[in-house]
Amino acid sequence: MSRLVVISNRVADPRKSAAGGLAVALADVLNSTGGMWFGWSGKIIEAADGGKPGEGEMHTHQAGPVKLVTLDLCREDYKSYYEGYSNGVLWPVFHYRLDLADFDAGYIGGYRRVNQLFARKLLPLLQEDDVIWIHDYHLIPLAAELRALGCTQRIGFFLHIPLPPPLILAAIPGHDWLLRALFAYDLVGFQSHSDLEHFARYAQTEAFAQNLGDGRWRAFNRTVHAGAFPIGIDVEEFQALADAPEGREMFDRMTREYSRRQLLVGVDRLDYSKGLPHRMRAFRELLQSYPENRKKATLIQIASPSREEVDAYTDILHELESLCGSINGNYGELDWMPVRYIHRNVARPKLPGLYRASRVALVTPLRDGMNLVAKEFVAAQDPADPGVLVLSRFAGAAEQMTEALLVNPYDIEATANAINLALQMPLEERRARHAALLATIRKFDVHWWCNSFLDTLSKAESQVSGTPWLRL
Ligand code: GDG
Repeated sequence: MSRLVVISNRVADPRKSAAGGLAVALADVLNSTGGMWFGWSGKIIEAADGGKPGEGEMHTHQAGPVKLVTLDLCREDYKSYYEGYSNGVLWPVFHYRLDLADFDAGYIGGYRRVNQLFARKLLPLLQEDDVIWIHDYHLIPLAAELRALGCTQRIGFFLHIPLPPPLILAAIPGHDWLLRALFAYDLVGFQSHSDLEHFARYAQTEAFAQNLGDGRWRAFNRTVHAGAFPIGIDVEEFQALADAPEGREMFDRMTREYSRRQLLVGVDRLDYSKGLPHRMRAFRELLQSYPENRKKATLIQIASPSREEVDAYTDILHELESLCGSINGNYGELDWMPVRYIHRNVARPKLPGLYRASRVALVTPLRDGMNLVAKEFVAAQDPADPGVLVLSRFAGAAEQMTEALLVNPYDIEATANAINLALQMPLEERRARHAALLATIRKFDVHWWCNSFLDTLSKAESQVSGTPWLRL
């Protein structure tokens, strides 16, 4: 089996279970192939300390059989590549928020410079039959930069966030450059069929790509395979976490503390894509229109800090704080607070117990690539007395999790009605919906995701041709 080389913005030690997400997903295949994981170290070097654009010291650690290689970035590169282009342009546009994108600031140069730096540093570490898997929007042009340096190995790309329709993408100055970069890959993977369809339409209308059938597209003298690979969670691992002492202790504590109430839970990074103010308004509407829930329903909202240096994130923080304050002020009683809002990171082992103690989960993003919280909530439930998932139809997860109560988070009244339905749902219906959802997330778990992507990549036809990839 070929060695797997993973490249993502950040690198995690797959031996540490707290790493979660991608690390859990990739641990098996990285371990069994003695793989390598390459990315930014998280360290920023100031100019006064010798940090120079396009340069960065490399560090190597051995994590069991897996080699972790990380690069430092100088302040200027961090600002333009990470804060600027990745999170100030690509993140908002790919989440349909053109209004929040900052196109004019000239960040693209830094984005490209860091992708070139990654390519230059990575190339000498590669072996001939490596399989390379690049992750997410920070690194879209990386394969093109590697190809320009002569890299011929198979390279796959997975986009963790949504891909918007062509006309939204076309608003990005130089979007054709990004699109062309996707054709340097052998396989590009998306979270959902609707993202895949946007890619297909974009490739046809903007790149005049030829549809070769079986998910293959030809343009720029290359063939790229494109597919939907909805990411999952490690259901067994999450359930084991629920049964571990910390998970049980959390469950017991929450059920004791809220024995006279019905708990609702939300767990999100504090990001404008997650629809937190809309969710709060829907909860306020629930208390207003269905007063029987007053003194009874309590919403615990964990909003873990994220990208606080970007302005749009400070705005959302203030909006959320003010909404929570006004709901508690207007509806709270001496012995009941409607909203418990926590702006801190909660330790991962505690999450399953919290999910399990909750009657309803509110997963209502305005747009989301997938949303793993929806899957974690289902995995953590007691099948004999499960809670109900209220899920935004704009989360990638909604394509698979059709037995959730699907809502349009922009429609505050309809969302409040759905939350009320969820709180009242009879046991039998809760069980039936939960059983169907659990079967889906078990079938399409993270191992399925990883294996099906790598399997498709290994079958993608070889592109080693006489035509060298021209620098973008
Ligand atoms: C991107 C895409 C896609 C959250 N707060 C805490 C905490 N979390 C954990 C959750 C979950 C993860 O973070 C969040 O995953 P999501 O999928 O909800 O969202 P993003 O971070 O935006 O991830 C998304 C994902 O990539 C994977 O492809 O699904 O659409 O946007 O695991 O549990 N974990 C801990 N404390 C917290 O306070 N420990």
